[in-house]
Amino acid sequence: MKRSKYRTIVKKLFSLVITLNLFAVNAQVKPGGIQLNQEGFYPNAGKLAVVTKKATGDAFYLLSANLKDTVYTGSLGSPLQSKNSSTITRIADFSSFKKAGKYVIAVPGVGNSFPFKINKNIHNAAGVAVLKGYYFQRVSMPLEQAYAGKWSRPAGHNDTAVLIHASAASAERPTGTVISTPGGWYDAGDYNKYIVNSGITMGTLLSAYEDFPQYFDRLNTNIPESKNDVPDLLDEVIYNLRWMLSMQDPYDGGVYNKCTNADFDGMVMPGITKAPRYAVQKGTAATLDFAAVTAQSSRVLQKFNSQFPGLADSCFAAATKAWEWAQVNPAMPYNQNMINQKYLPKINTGGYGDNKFDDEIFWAACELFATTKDQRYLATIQKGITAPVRIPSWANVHLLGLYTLFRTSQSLPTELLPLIDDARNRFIKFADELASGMEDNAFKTVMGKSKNDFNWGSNSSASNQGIVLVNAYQFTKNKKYIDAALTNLDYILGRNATGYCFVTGIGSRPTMHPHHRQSVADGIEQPVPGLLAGGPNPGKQDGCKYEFSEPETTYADEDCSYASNEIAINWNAPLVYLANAIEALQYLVGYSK
Ligand code: 9MR
Ligand code: 9MR
Repeated sequence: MKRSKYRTIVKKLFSLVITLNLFAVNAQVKPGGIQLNQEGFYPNAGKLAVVTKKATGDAFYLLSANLKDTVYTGSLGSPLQSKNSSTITRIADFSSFKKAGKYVIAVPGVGNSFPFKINKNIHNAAGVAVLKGYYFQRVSMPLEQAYAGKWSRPAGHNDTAVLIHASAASAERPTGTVISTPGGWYDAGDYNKYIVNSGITMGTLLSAYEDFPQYFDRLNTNIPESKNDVPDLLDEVIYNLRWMLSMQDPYDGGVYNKCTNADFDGMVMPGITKAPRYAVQKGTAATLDFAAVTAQSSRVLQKFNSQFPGLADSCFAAATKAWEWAQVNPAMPYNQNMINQKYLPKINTGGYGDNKFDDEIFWAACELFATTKDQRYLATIQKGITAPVRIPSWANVHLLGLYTLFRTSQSLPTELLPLIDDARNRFIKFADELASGMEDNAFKTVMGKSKNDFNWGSNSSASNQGIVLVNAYQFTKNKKYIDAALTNLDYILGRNATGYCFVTGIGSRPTMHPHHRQSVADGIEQPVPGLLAGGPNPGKQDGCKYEFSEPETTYADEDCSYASNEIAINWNAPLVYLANAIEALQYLVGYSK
């Protein structure tokens, strides 16, 4: 062989070795076999990492972030078979290590974890980010650089000339009537605005404020209104509230289901397409959700009457009118297939079609009663209060009504108290069931004790379970509940079978490719921050390619995947509550000093 040829072969081999080596390094950096809350831990709270690859021994090490010092050595727990996938885990529990700092977990045979912190206020960043996420969803105003940074953009849809769709026509507002319904938040990765989904979102955010007012009074998210003397959470909520108010038909009090395109926009920036926008059919669920939100807003905003003269009163009037409409129209479902057989254009955007109204009327009655103490809402409350406790979702808002009764019970008439006490006892039982049996879960989280936890928007269930547990803590002061709530925050921020932190812009391995049109279209590598991905959903309704298909691993960080990786306002809201409630309680429960 000629010398020069020999040299090229050696060179080629050499570069191959380098390439292979790079692959090996990449493979190590990529998924990792150590899943933990990527933000970190409070000094005196539980601290678990979950090892999902085979360790060569039993020991694990807590290292300083520069990898120079071993500050703690522990033993891995025995192997646990997950019930929700083929994953086998071993638990690294370093709860007894309490010193603030930045660390890494090392497991021989597996590798190192991402660096994380132990510190007080450890979830402040996540709590602020997920609230700020709503600002990025604002529809009709420019997002300025001072608040939006590199994600600044012009206003999206102005929605000042929205057409009454044939399905929504009335004598006063015939088909094609132009109405103005600007503002509000985009629902999700799409550019439409849905009253039903705004309902649970607003109820959850307003509840966060009612439950932790002093905390939220001080929480700054750097939005255009931050300098006024109203908490940022309420400024944000009011942006969407004003839109909601414009969705009520002033002639009869009924509320349109949505303000929407006929078809979903392509993956473009908001406001680029000029397709007509429609106000579509009034409905019972939308109108009752609206009544609940406006009644609750009216109660909360009474305190801010000088900043928003008349707003609380307008909300109250709107709530009453909506309630009255629903008395006359107690069962008007939103059935998109049916209206598409009758009217043009066909509407193919999200349905949020709910046809069970017991929970909506109960919630509306609770909010109206808590705000007014008017006896006419009592019978509906007495009838609905005995329904079983369930994790809230856009289609089931019963628990939102219960929360409000619990929260305001001291000001309610004594005749209701036995019923409220009974409901509270059933609620605590429900929380007990959530908080028990975690030992059998391979990730030691409340989330995933049942396969049924994994569905479209599963991360919102994890967060809503957390809210149940926070409330159980508030009622009983039993620390086991808040500890359990924290396991679900750990889950969302990385202690899960996918190894992702599901909040954009948070943690070391966050969701990078959400089904979120702006994030896809803006040409910026990082997605819009502070948005919670839907999470594992074995339904795969989007037909995308998934690397894994078991209940807790069916998650694709691909923008194609609207069934596992879209973002939505009703998913962010319970995380706003959970992350900030835990931040608010950290000193009281002894996590931080
Ligand atoms: O982008 C849409 C998303 O917001 C919805 O949640 C989802 C389900 O309704 O639908 C998405 O739109 C898809 C449509 O349903 C089918 N064609 C592809 C669209 C986006 O990729
Ligand atoms: O969150 C909704 C989920 O429960 C439904 O199964 C799904 C299909 O109807 O729709 C989800 O809501 C989407 C809405 O229809 C349109 N905007 C995006 C929402 C989140 O994917």
